[in-house]
Amino acid sequence: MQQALKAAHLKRGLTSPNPWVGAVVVRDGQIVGEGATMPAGGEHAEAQALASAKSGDTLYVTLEPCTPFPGKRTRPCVEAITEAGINRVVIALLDSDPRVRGRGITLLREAGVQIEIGDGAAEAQTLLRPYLKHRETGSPYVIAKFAATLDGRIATAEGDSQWLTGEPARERAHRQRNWVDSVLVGSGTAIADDPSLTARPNGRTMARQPLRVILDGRGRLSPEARMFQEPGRTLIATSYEANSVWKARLATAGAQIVECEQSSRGLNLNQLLATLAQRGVLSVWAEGGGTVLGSLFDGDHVDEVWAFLAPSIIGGSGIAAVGGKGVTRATDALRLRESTVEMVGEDILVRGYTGAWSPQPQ
Ligand code: AOF
Ligand code: ZN
Repeated sequence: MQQALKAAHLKRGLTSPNPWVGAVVVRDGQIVGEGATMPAGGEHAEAQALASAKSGDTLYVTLEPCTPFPGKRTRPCVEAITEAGINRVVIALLDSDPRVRGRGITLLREAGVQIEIGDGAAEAQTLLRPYLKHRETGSPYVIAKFAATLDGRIATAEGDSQWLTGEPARERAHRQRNWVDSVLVGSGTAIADDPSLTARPNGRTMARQPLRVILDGRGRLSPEARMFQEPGRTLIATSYEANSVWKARLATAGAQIVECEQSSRGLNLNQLLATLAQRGVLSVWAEGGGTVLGSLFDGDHVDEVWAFLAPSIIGGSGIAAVGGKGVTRATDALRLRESTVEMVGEDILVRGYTGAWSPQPQ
């Protein structure tokens, strides 16, 4: 199972909207085949593993094998497994997809296959959090990332923010773009920094790029923004009321326009996140600024936090990493669960889950 989990990890985020799954075939106690899910619409992990092994008796797989359902793009794995003569399947996790959940196990049992569930469940669940949330709730998994000083500021009162954290922290954050389905920023950040929002580990631009999502309710982003010259697609979330000439100009620059309801508190994020999920976006890496993160926290949309803290102080009226309404009582402050701390160069990385969503018990 550990080897199957490793194979799955290498495909993390690259198979959306499908889950990244790993599988290993064993014969007489020896590993004779291995596979992982191919990019969306492609072969599943079990099919790959079975094809790479001539025969086997046991299959280890990180997710419940799939069953037939309408609109399915690949051959159901339960068929491939029974046809290959496998008589024992060890499964880490039940599938959260309502079209499959539980049926994979039932069909295999009916075919006389011995089933064991739960080996590697905790690891598989952590690895698949974006997929599990997407299938359980119809909303993508949201990771809030910010780089702030010890006093929680992302910029001075004048808006100067370069460079609070060091190169190793920036590189570490950047690497996340290699596996997430989308990178989200507000129009303020997009205008101030004119970012490319691409995944380019070690300066190499990846073939697969996350979808850029810009929250721009008032229609402020220029069609000349740098991101429109970069590889990858850009989605502008704006209001129904925003200027239609501006919308047309951005569409000409290559942007997809998604219109959402807007109130005094900003764009309707429930609506936007549901739209992203329908388009197969499993994960959102939200990079700020403070207004966007504030709205995401206020709406209980954030599932995981990555806070890079520079050992420095801005003070004064420096801009807060998380704006929005916030809470009034200190006891209501959001406390991260299972939080971890590590040094990244000279900066401190604090990570944890918010508990806004937790995986279904198995
Ligand atoms: C598996 N192994 O490696 C993956 C599974 O449209 P399809 O045919 O690709 O089916 C998609 C569904 O199959 C997906 O929603 C999920 O339930 C399951 N994904 N299942 O047995 C795999 N990626
Ligand atoms: Zn399958």
